[in-house]
Amino acid sequence: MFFRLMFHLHVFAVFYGVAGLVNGNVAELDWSVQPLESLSNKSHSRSSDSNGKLCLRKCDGVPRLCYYKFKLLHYTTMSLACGKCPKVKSDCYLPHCVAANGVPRGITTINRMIPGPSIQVCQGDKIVVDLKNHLPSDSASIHWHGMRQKGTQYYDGIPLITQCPIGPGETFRYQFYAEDAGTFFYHSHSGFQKQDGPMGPLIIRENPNKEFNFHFDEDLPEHVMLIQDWLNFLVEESFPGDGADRLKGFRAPSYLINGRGIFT
Ligand SMILES: [Cu+2]
Repeated sequence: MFFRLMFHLHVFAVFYGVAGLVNGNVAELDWSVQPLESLSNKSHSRSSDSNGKLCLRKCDGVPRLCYYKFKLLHYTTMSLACGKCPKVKSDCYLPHCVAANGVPRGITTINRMIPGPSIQVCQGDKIVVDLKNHLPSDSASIHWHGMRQKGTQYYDGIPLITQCPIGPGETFRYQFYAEDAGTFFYHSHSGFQKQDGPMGPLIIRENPNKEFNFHFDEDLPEHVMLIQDWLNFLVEESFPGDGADRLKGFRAPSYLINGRGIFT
């Protein structure tokens, strides 16, 4: 008997060598930050868990409030958390092990992960992210790539355009609605941080009964693939360039798939 399984695969590639520097819109600003308690409203059943585990579900048309805690911090690839990686392959998957392409280097991460925490919600959910900036001297912001931010434009994450940069030690609360279904991502929008690690997937699913979804047997949370280019040094080292090789930062020696790759 012939049997065919169709998977809904969320694949996206982020190549910073050619990425634009600024996107976003200038609009009416509202600087108020509400306490989480005041965010619950009747149409959103509350997901009080950290990092939205209750929001990763089969979409049923009942919107939820999805809360995430992001810590932005300096870190390193191939740290002690990686045990005997790459000799013992399973060690490369230990918690807080950022293996990347196996070359030790300084990085900037959200929650000591590359990619950062996976935000997977349903259309209509409200996404709330508290970002604490643990960097000792750099400001930060997170841009939610592809979110239209209709009515929530002050959470678009563009420093000095839609918000003040988040200073060292400060926390900023992003809150917006998952309006359009699709495969998106988020990343730091301050300086060159995004190329050094702080980015991750943002998947918005729609009700499985929608016409498009009839073509797929499965749409599983683990079917997310993030592809990115990767340098063996901090990106700041190659911009504006050392004079001898101004294109150094544009020639990535490795690509990472879900944060892992090889360097030969
Ligand atoms: Cu972006």
